[in-house]
Amino acid sequence: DPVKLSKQEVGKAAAALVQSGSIVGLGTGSTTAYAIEFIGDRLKSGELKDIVGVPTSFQAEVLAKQYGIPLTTLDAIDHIDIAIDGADEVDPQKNLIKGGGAAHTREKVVDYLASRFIVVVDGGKLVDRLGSVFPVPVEVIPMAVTPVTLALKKLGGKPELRMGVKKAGPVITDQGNMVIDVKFDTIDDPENIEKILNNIPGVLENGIFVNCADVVLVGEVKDGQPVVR
Ligand code: DER
Repeated sequence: DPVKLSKQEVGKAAAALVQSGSIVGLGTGSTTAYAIEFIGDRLKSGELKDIVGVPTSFQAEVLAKQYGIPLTTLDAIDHIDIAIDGADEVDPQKNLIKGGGAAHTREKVVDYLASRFIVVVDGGKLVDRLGSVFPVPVEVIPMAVTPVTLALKKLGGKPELRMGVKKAGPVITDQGNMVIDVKFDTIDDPENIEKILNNIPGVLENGIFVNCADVVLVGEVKDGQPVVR
């Protein structure tokens, strides 16, 4: 499967950037899962030493424990050297839409704190303009879902409450909130819409990440071979 191959390759490339002694932000999603696995492999081989991870979700926490990456919290550290995380869309200015895994609230805290934020995506995530394919995930406190839905419609969005797949009813985030995915026809000014969304009473965090990504690693398959650029 070329997409899986691309994700594995780009996860490995990101894991190779982690230096011994680092504090590492551990992202969420299937691509970052490979990076976490390969960081674990490097620790096991002894090639990488003395790192601690800050997870961005229960998923990252479970994977870090599975692959032997020691964990810490934001109360115990004063900086993050490198964060590795995925994205649902990347535009030419390295602005992102994240939140496909409903983890964007903790991801945004960790990814913005990191001195170096490495985004790992397969080629299918690249877009000319944010919002072309993926709706913007918005984490909302449950009591405000209806007024926030109304406010998003007034902004010209098409909001939809995210329902669970292996869970009946709405998705519940790691913070105990719900997620509304809102599709906009065009997002011409991501920086501005990001501020507007977070200013709606009841909204905790949205999945637009501007001026945050330092490096975007793109995994693709060319002539059957995985390449990373
Ligand atoms: O939830 C997130 O922001 C994740 O990073 C996600 O959007 C990317 O997940 P994927 O690597 O499984 O596509």
